[in-house]
Amino acid sequence: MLDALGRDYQWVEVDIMSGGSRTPEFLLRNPFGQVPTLTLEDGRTLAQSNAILLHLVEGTAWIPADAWERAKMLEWLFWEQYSHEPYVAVARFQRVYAGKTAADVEPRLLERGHAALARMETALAGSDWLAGGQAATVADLALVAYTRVADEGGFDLSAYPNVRGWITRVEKAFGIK
Ligand SMILES: N[C@@H](CCC(=O)N[C@@H](CS)C(=O)NCC(=O)O)C(=O)O
Repeated sequence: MLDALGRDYQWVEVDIMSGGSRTPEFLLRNPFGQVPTLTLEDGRTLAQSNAILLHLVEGTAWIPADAWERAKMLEWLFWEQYSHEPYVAVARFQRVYAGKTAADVEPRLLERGHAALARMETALAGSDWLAGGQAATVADLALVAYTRVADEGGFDLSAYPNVRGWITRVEKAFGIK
């Protein structure tokens, strides 16, 4: 999001596998002990990816001015946290970071992850963007993050053509390489 906004920032890598998110220094920045964490120039800190995104896009075109469209955007952001990330991202975490084989990944993660991808596939049949408006919103960015790398968690996206087309659109809209 910071790249799309053309804002200057410093990226600090935190190795969560070796306890980097549990050090006293990190917990002062983020008592939740999780990445991502945003630290502003004045020292204020913010946790939770979607809270961070919403703060960054305040007053920009990435958040709809219309109250209904904004609510539809929030609908997807809340859904992402409860019905997408816990499955699509966690399956990838188990494969890529925890070193599990495909056979060792909990079947429930794949089942629920596919249900989330199917939900997106249906929504994107009638609209270019998740929130349903004429332009990309920050909900598209939040959802594309783990969807574009879902294959690393064992999700074959070939069954989701609308999702694949949307990924390309979102990457272009936000300048993601
Ligand atoms: N709901 C949070 C989830 C953040 C989260 O689960 N981060 C994980 C990595 S993806 C983490 O930092 N885990 C390290 C830990 O819990 O120690 C968000 O969207 O920011």
